[in-house]
Amino acid sequence: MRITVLSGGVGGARFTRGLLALLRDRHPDGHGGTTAEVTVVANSGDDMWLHGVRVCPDLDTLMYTLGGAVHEEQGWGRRDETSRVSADLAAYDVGWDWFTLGDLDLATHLARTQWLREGLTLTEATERLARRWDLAGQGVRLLPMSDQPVETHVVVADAEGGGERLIHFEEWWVRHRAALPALRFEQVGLAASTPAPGVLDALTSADVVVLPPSNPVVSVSTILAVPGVRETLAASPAPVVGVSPIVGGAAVRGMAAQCLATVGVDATAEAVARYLGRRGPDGTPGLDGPGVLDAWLVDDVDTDAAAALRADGWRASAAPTLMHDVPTTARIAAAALALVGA
Ligand code: GDP
Ligand code: FO1
Ligand code: CA
Repeated sequence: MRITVLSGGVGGARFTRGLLALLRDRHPDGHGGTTAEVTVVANSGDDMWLHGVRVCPDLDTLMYTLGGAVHEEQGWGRRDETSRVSADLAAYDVGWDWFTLGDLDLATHLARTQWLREGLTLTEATERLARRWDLAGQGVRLLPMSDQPVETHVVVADAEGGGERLIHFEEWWVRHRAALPALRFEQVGLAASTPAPGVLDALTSADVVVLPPSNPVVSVSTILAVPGVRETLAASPAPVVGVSPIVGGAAVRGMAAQCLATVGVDATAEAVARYLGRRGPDGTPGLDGPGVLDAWLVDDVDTDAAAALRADGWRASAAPTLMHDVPTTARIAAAALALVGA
């Protein structure tokens, strides 16, 4: 079964890991064979240049998680990581002392940067990095949303100038823990960007497209905002199912609620579905364009949201959606696929 996942970092990576486990479970050999043909389109809007290297947080979180190398508790970065280089850089007082590039993680950024400087595209560099972690062997192809740099920035009030100031998303998220009031998000480079090779085809030729429990604003909507992506998904013959990242009126982890507040959307499972919109002639557009969902899976604590959406013509249901471990997550993936008959 060909499945395309539009993913941010931790939420999307954990979901995809569970999806792969489900597809292995479903394989008739029962010995680790897989029916997976999964394309993961990753948000590259969090990417940045730091200390002269290209850092791609969501791509790397996906690669480490699916490659079995992630720092499990943290959710991102490498297991058994050290940060001697970052500590020494801080001693020189360069860069962002609030953003740590681990020593092993740094090797990833150095390799990627070398390949980019040799003229490889981000898609090609990602494919080379992924070889080491045998993603292809698991039936996974990892693609950035675009080969052109698109960087999410946050417009914040400038207390001194009385005007506005643009800061990189990671500065707002990590340094300020999203507590600095955000006026709006701006995707620098978006207008001139195009979907990476294979992205549009992955949306139209899939048997199912899944929007995992990723940040709906800065992960999912950033991918959808790459020119052509939202329209292609809205018109794709593939059914589209999403899993709510909002459970009981709050983000399960991280500050997605602050991102939703910035775009004027309530942090509820129902409001996020409406923000993304429902496909089809009798659907309803999302906040930023044509609706992209056919079905929406919410957590058991949000059965009311599922009922309200169903009353409005949506396909929606409730199930446990907390990704405690891989088997639990595989069951969440199964519930999502079942909603669209897959
Ligand atoms: P990031 O790039 O690391 O921020 O990761 P993503 O964009 O993929 O996803 C972050 C979102 O995943 C947050 O909004 C969380 O609320 C959501 N999330 C994390 N863990 C879970 C979980 O176990 N269940 C559900 N339903 N959502 C989760
Ligand atoms: N998150 C942090 O909270 N602090 C960090 O120092 C940090 C470093 C970092 C380095 C590489 C990487 O791939 C991810 C890193 N993250 C860090 C996670 C991260 O970038 C964010 O949680 C997400 O991008 C938010 O969407
Ligand atoms: Ca991210």
